[in-house]
Order: sequence, then C-alpha cells, then structure tokens
Amino acid sequence: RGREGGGEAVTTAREVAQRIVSGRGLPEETAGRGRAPANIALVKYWGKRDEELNLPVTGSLSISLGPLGSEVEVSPAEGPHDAIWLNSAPQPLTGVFARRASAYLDLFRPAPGYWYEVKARNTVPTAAGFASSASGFAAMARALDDLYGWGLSIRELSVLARLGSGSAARSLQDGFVEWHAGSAPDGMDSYGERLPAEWPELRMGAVVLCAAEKPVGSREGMKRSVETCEFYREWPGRVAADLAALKDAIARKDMAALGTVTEGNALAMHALMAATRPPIVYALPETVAAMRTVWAARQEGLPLWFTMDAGPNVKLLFEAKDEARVRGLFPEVQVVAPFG
Ligand code: 2P0
Repeated sequence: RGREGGGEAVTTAREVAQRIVSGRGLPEETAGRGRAPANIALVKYWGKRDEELNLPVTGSLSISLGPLGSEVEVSPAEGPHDAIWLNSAPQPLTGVFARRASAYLDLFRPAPGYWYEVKARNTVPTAAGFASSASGFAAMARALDDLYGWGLSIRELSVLARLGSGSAARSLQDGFVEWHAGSAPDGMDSYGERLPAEWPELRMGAVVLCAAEKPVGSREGMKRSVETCEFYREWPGRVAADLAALKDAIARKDMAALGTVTEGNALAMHALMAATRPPIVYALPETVAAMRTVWAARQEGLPLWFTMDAGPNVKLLFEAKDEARVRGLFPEVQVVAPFG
C-alpha cells in the first residue's frame, strides 16, 4: 500500500492546498477566525492508502460534539518564525503542537519566510478524553479561509482540514458526518458530508480512566496495522457493512442498532490493533471493567453502549431518558448532547 509508484508524479499536500486556494492571493483581513466541533467516530478510520494526503482505506462516520471543539485565530506575523499559542500559553517551536501547526501553515504560505501567528483554544475539557486534533485542524482551515477571504465550500474546507489530520475531515459540520473514502489519487473526493438526520435525545458520555500520554499514536499505530496485521484485509469489508447498517439505524433512529454497530466496530478495530505486530493494546484493566459494567447493565435492560478510540478511555452512547441511570453507574461521566 501507500503511494502509487510507477514513476507517476505524486501529489503533495501543498499542491492540493494550492490548487484549492489558487489565485486567491494575500490576506484580505488582518486576522481570521474559525471554530469547529470535536467528533467521535461511530464507524472508525484506521488505515491510510496515502500518508502524505491522509487518504483513508475506508470511509468512516462520526458524531460531532456541538460546542466542544476548537477555536483558532490566525494572522500574518513579523517572524522570523511562526508564533503559536495554545490556551493562552506560547508553545515552544520545537514542541509537537507548534511543529504540527507550522507544518500545516507551510501548505498556505504565499512565499517562504511568510509567518503566521496562531492562537488556538480548545473548548474540550483537556482531560475529557475527546481528541482535539480533528477540531483543531478544521478550525484552522476555517480561520485561514476567513483570513484570506477564499469563500471555500464545506467540501473544500474538509479536504484542507484532512491534510492536517485525517479525522479533521469530519469536523466541519455538526451532527452525523460521513467521511467518504474517495478513490482519486489527489483525494479531491475524500471529504466529510453531513447526513440529513437529527437525534436530539442522543447522548455521548466520556469516561476518563487514564489521562496519560498513549504509548503509540494513531498515526504510527494505523500504519503499523496496515503493514503487519494479517486481518487488515478483512477490515474494509467490515467497515462497508457497518457503515450501511449504521446509516440505516440513524435513518430509523434505532438506538439498539446504532449501539450494536458502534460497539462492534470499535471492538473490531481494537482486535486489529491487538493483531498488529508488535501488538498495540490501549485497554487498561479499568477499560475492561467499564466494558463489563456496560454489558451487565445492558443485560438488565439499560440501553447503553460504548465506543473506544486509540486510548484507554471509554465513550458511552445512550439516550437522554437513561442519563440518571448511566450517571449512577459512572459517577464521573461527562455528558454531551451532540444536537444541543
Ligand atoms: C477515528 N482515530 O476514526 C479513529 C479511531 C483513532 C481511532 O481518526 O494520522 O488523528 O492525523 O490522519 O485522524 C485518529 O487518527 O490520524 C483517528 P491522522 P488521526 O476517529
């Protein structure tokens, strides 16, 4: 897997970005602002067909977390380097956050030696266990669009956000968002699209079991799975079936069907991870205990399901009418109403 070989000219992320914004010159404003929601995948993204452009092997489908996400302000700066702030704190240029932000800004510099100041703020509680890189890059794409006055479509913004982080393609809209895998080598058909569905009673709960840094990042982990997991070939077919079942469940507002697909897809992804070499296991004893609590509660009639990402924390899925019982089981849960 990976990039097409055979002497074909490969498309770089900067080429894609410049094609989208081409001929639309210098900033129109002195500062641009953007905000974007975090998202949690119900059918997961795990594996790329192109690492430069963050093009996925499969589609995925997430739910956005409304007010929880990122806000970014970007403006041209004096230099001689970018100035990057996170939650009001200046970020060291050699740190992971500033390096990733500057690498993304490289896609949008009108000329070498053109610098930016970025002020990023996460509205996700830092320890909530909701990823912020997706909302961060989506908010950054929106802020750049505002700064330059490009007037890009949601679809174009989603492609630009994806160049920063794959899952950011799903953070341009609220509600349920499907990220189409696409098949074009330049990825112009790989973007997030909102499903025409509302589910005001739906709730997502974050249960933080461990806030420590994860042992293997998603980027490295999914690459390793594609290269070494002998079951990876089963994954695209599984995702296709799960996507179809999930969209059907959403259209019918069938909580049991949504929960069953979501929980099963997360467990299948974690099985892929475990069968990767060397193995990747994110679950802690507390993670397994939380899973068992959910299963036992479901046996007793509580409509409650979970999902997990590339870490030990658990996210719960349920409906508003069951919130008190869920809080009884998980007193520390942070509950989000994705549809406000
Ligand atoms: C997801 N994850 O669908 C899956 C589930 C983690 C587990 O998207 O390399 O940070 O920037 O494209 O988007 C996390 O991966 O990776 C992720 P890159 P990203 O939410």
